[in-house]
Amino acid sequence: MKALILVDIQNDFLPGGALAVPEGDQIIPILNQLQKKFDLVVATKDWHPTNHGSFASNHPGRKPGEVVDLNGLQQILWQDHCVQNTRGSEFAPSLDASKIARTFFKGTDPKIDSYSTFFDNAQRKSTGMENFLKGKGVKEVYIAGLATDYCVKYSALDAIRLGFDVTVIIDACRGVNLKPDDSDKALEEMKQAGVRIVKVKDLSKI
Ligand code: VGL
Ligand code: ZN
Repeated sequence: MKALILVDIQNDFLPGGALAVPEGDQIIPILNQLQKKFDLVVATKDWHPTNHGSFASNHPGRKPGEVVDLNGLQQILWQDHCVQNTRGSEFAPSLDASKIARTFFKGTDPKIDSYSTFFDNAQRKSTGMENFLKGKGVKEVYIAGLATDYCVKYSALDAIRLGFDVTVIIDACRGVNLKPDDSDKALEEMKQAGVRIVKVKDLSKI
């Protein structure tokens, strides 16, 4: 059994949003088509309280892009984004959400960030996605969404650790690229860990 994981397709990560991922909107029609190939589709929402420790606004004198220590973990500071129950944290209106069997929420604890769809950044608390997928007999996960160099990367690496067969559909993802080669480096890291990197056209057979 295979599942498609749609990572953080939320207004704030699209052009015009609070933490816009360049070209983030361009993957949405691709994702709408892609979902037709899968019997099981799950999604995540980055879902922060206003006092979240990843927001530069909660660290007086700090700016987005700076790195701080957040309860013992290195944390990049971001603009306020994906605040719970705001328009910015809603799925993009153009995303077909009708096939999403379950949405998992991450980044809810103000004291720790959560890039992966499976765990917080210290890998202590689960989002519930692992049990949900394993309970459905899923062995293969296909990952697409935002952003290649953060949430997609950490989700793929965790999925490998959890024993899934993992494929990232690269043209159905876009990166933040704080440094221009961040996404390329992320892809390399994922490959090293055993993640298969494919393009949508390679999936005609599945
Ligand atoms: C993400 C930065 C901060 C992501 C989430 O979805 O990749 N990036 N929060
Ligand atoms: Zn976030």
